Amino acid sequence: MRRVVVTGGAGFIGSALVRALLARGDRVVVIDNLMTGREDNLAEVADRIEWERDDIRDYEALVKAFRGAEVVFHLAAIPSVPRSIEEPALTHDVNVNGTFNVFRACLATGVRRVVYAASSSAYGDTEVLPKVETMLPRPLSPYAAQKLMGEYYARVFYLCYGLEAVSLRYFNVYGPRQDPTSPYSGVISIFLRALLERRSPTIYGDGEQSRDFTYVEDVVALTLKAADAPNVGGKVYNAGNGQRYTLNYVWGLLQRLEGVELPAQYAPARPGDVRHSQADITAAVRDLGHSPQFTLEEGLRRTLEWQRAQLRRG
Ligand code: UD2
Repeated sequence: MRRVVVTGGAGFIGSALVRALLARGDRVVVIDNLMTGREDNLAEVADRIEWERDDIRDYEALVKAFRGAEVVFHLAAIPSVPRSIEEPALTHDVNVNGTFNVFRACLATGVRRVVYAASSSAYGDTEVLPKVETMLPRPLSPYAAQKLMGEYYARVFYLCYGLEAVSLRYFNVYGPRQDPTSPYSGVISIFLRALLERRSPTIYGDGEQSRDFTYVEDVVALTLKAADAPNVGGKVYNAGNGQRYTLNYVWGLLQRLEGVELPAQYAPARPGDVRHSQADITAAVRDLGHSPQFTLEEGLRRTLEWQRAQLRRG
């Protein structure tokens, strides 16, 4: 049985990854300080995991937890562009220093591979779509710069120390367990909650900005593949669906799915916001065997049903 570690394993994406790892028979250690993760996300599997309530800013704790692990999936972070603008020092400490600690601890304990959850925000407003890994990154927010720094460290740890660190640039991941109650949450979770409560959502800007919304199970499947693919040390891959949809389109589709009419309210665009985002997934398909399965409509239906069930439970 192989021992793997998931930092941020109580988070929305991390907990989905933990369930997938357990399903294939791995022994899973979860590291999460519950700053943005939730214990509830792991309730179903709590008795099958090893749980360390550690903070990735604590290097010694990481070294202890990583001993004997073959792979580390590093998903712990404080996400959110607006939060990083409001709290640059805290988010830097976690996203940059914490990530540095994770790589350092991998090296100290002989971990074979680390898969790092990078972000599509690294691209910023590059003019060409879809966005290809060879483009020069142009971060627009502290969050984007912080996640990009993690990629650079992943590369450097591979080049200088031989740690097989691979970065996956996650593109606007959505799905069940994404927390709809925080102002920093992903837009789809916020839209779905508004829809079910029959409220109009707020769209920042004109709503014509677009995103490559990627269903969580597709990202999890790719993350698993990245742990085993050969010759990917130091490399960066887009982890997206390959499509893009505007916020106006998504809100329109959701209203149709529920058969309601709730015109959105518009507010000024957020600082640091990227205009358009869409992944070129050629490299991930070629090197990692990426094969997204979920259309936006299917992913939205599943997430909507999960949120509906959550609301019923109260
Ligand atoms: C960025 C990254 C994404 C991931 C995420 C983590 C890009 C393109 N994507 O997502 O890959 O790393 O950060 O946080 O950089 N919005 C509304 N109303 C709301 C909430 C959001 O209109 O109530 C807008 C927001 O201004 C933006 C879009 O929805 O234009 C998506 O926002 P988000 O916070 O869901 O994700 P984003 O794109 O910042």
